[in-house]
This record gives sequence, C-alpha cells and structure tokens, in this order.
Amino acid sequence: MIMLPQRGFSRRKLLQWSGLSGASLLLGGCGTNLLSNQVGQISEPLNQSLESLMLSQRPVPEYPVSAIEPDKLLINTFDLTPQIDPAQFSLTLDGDVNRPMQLSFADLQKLPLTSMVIQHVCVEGWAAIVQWGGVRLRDLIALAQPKPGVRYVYFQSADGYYESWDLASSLHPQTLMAYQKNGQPLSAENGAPLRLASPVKLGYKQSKWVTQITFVNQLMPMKGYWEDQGYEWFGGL
Ligand SMILES: Nc1nc2c(c(=O)[nH]1)N[C@H]1C(S)=C(S)[C@@H](COP(=O)(O)O)O[C@H]1N2
Ligand SMILES: [Mo]
Repeated sequence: MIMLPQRGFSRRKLLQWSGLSGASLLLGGCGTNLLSNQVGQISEPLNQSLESLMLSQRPVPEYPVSAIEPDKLLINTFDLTPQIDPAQFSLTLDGDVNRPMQLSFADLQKLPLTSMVIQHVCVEGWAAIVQWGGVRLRDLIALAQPKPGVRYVYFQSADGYYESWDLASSLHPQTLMAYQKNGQPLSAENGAPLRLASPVKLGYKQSKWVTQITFVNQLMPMKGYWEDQGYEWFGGL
C-alpha cells in the first residue's frame, strides 16, 4: 500500500492541463488480462514517428559488472521515503494513448528483464557505477500505444516528486523502469518497487517510486520537481 498521500500535481490537474477527460482513466484497471494478451505484441509496430525516434537511439557503452561501485550511490530523497507493498502496487499508463492501462508488479515482472551497468551522475557532485535491472520503458510505451501527437512523458511518484521527459529519451533502449539494483530487489530508499534508470539523463531526472506515466503532446507549467526550482529541463548526460 502507498503510505503517503500524493502531492505535487493532482491527477485532476494533470488531466486538465493535458486536455484529457477522466474517461480514459476508467478504461484502465483491466491490467492483468490485458497484459497477458499483449506481452507477445511488444514488437507490434508503433506509429511512424515513434518508430523513427527508436531507430535514432544509440546505446551508451556499459561497464563490466566488476566496475560496480556499491557504496557510491548515495540516497538522495527530497522528503520522506514511501513504503510501498509491491502486492498493492500498480503502475498507471495514461494520457494520449490508445490503450490506457494499469499494470501490477507481477505484470511488470512478466515483461522482458533488461540489465545494464551504467554511471549515475548527481548534479550535487557525486557519481556511482550501478547495475540496474528492469523493464525497458519503450516496451511499456509499445503496450500503451501513444497517439501520433505525443512528444513528452510525465512521471508521477508516490512521494510527490514529478518529472517530464522528451519522448526520444524515454524510448532509448537503456531507459528502464527498474526494480533491481546491483542484482538485488530495489530497496525502499532507492525507489522500490519501480524507478527510472537511464544512462542518458542526470540523477534528478530518474524518478523513484513511479506510480503513473502520462503521455502528453505539450509540456505543462510544472515540468519537474527540481526543474520548477531552476534546474535545467533536459538534464542530459
Ligand atoms: N521520487 C523521487 N525520485 C528521485 C528523487 C527524489 O527525491 N524523489 N531524487 C532524485 C535525485 S536528485 C537523484 S540523484 C536520484 C538518487 O537516487 P538514489 O537515492 O537511489 O541514489 O534520485 C532521483 N529521483
Ligand atoms: Mo541528484
């Protein structure tokens, strides 16, 4: 169970800004059956603009497992750590998509697991080589099927943190919704049950405790927890 109330933008506000009604949310909730029918369809073609964005992605070189620096990844959390029971967890995919859905943690674990060893870089002056394991965000995007106008992706977290990413970085083959760190299940402090992990973005773009991923055509006034306090939006590495 998610113990903290969501802060940051409310779901209603997000829907207002993105010009969506609540109706698309009601279509979610059929997660498990929907997913088991669709796991085989991840390679289904996306719309053409998504396909060409995916082809433009170049993988970032990875490190060997021997390079992992287990003690160097510092916990960086702006507020309290949510304690989320994975059995109660669900991830909502919504916004301007053909197939809004909710996925349980068990659903996510049925999807292909990708593991990578990359460097995490925090703008506060530290970095760590970490192994992350999880689901490629592009696989979730392929399930939800964004409509052609979608250009940005919003991530809402259980601690009230929020982020927005460009679609290209979200489709990068090494952008993961991770549930493992250094070969172990993610700890609560590191964002369990599900967090962003990617070698193409700075640390503050990598939301922990992600509960909702929303696809939109335009950026909204709230762009990200740190961005709205002056940090650069793209946050590329
Ligand atoms: N939900 C949430 N995600 C977050 C943060 C946060 O405070 N809340 N901090 C960010 C920052 S600044 C960094 S560097 C990384 C740190 O991840 P770690 O605590 O697992 O090392 O998480 C990012 N994701
Ligand atoms: Mo950070």
